[in-house]
Amino acid sequence: MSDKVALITGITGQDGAYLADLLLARGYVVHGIKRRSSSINTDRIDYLYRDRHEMGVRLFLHYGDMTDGAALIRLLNDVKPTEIYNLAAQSHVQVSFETPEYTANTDALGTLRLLEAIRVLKMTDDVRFYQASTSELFGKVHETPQREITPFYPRSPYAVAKLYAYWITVNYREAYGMHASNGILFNHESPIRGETFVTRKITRAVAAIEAGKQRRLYLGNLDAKRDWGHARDYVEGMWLILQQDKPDDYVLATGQTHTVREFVELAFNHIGRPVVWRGSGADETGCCRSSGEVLVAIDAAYRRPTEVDLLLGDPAKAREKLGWQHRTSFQQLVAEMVEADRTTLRMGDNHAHEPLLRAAQ
Ligand code: NDP
Ligand code: GDR
Repeated sequence: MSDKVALITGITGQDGAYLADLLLARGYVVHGIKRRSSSINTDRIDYLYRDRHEMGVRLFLHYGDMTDGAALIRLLNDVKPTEIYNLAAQSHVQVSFETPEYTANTDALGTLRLLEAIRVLKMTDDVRFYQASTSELFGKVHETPQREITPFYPRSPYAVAKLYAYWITVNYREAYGMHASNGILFNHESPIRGETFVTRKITRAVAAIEAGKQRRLYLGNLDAKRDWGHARDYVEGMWLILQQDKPDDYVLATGQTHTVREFVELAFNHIGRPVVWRGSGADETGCCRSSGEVLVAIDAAYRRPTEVDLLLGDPAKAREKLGWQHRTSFQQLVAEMVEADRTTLRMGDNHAHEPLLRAAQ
């Protein structure tokens, strides 16, 4: 067995699946924490998973939860990882306004529990720790592009919880000499992005509208700007961060920003149904295709009490120190996501995720 043993919290999520794929390909033994749910929720990694009774298995899943500190201690003691990637989170910004306490418990205290488990087990010198920090920390814009030294100004319960997680990671690094690092990642998407994030919501709707299965797409703020990259590129950056001799904090971004509106336009263009916008700014009522049928409309329910208007990252440090840069363009990302949702509609939800993860590599 390999001496490189990774533990991924949040392995059933988008990034967890891409990261597990990458680490297995690089010879790691990979352990992942999954939550108990009323129905199976491992579909993103099922193709990687083999029965543990078979020979040569290198992926192991364990039940656990970031809100259960004792279980985390027990698991770390059993698994003895050399690298921990803390990806588990209630990761939806809008949902965090509805569930602020749970979000803080999972995203902020969950990170503390994991770091404490490392300390209690006296593993601080033996393990490298990656914290999934976020561009949401920058929130209200102080400067653009945003870099590692840009002041934080979180704008949601999610971002405030992630602020705690960021600083507790820095604190454990400084207090206990741990190899603990933050990746401050800007938005990254893929065909296996959660269905309620705006990019996937758009690409699924475009495919469904094309197939005549959905009439209209309802969205919130079309003017928000995001620095969107591909998850496959970003998990490579996570891995590189933990391969450095010294722990540190890095921004991973593309250095380009686009509005939600532009994402919508590109996605509809991809299926040959260009959108024509009606109205402007806050009075926007929707857009229509040339026949006049409204395909996109605004629903105020999708607006947030406090919004992050503009995210644009400066990945210079990651480029210089890690040799990392994004590979997938915005146009390629949108095309890949629309194509994948078209395929899913044709084949049903049950086709394996492997082709989605591996597409366009
Ligand atoms: P997802 O929402 O796709 O995945 C989140 C993962 O966390 C899932 O595996 C989920 O399990 C798990 N999880 C949620 N709550 C708990 C809990 N209480 N205990 C244990 N596991 C839990 O997120 P992404 O893959 O997109 O993101 C990964 C991480 O990176 C997150 O921390 C996110 O906040 C952060 N991030 C993401 C960015 C992005 O653009 N994608 C950008 C910057 C940071 P289940 O499948 O059971 O729900
Ligand atoms: P974000 O992603 O909040 O940036 O957090 P999301 O895709 O949810 O929103 C991006 C922007 O689109 C606007 N928007 C809508 N968003 C959603 N979800 N649904 C809509 O209908 C809609 N209409 C407009 C939003 O207001 C926002 O401005 C993601 C998550 O992955 C976090 O975990 C991560 O930390 C950050 O990216 C970086």
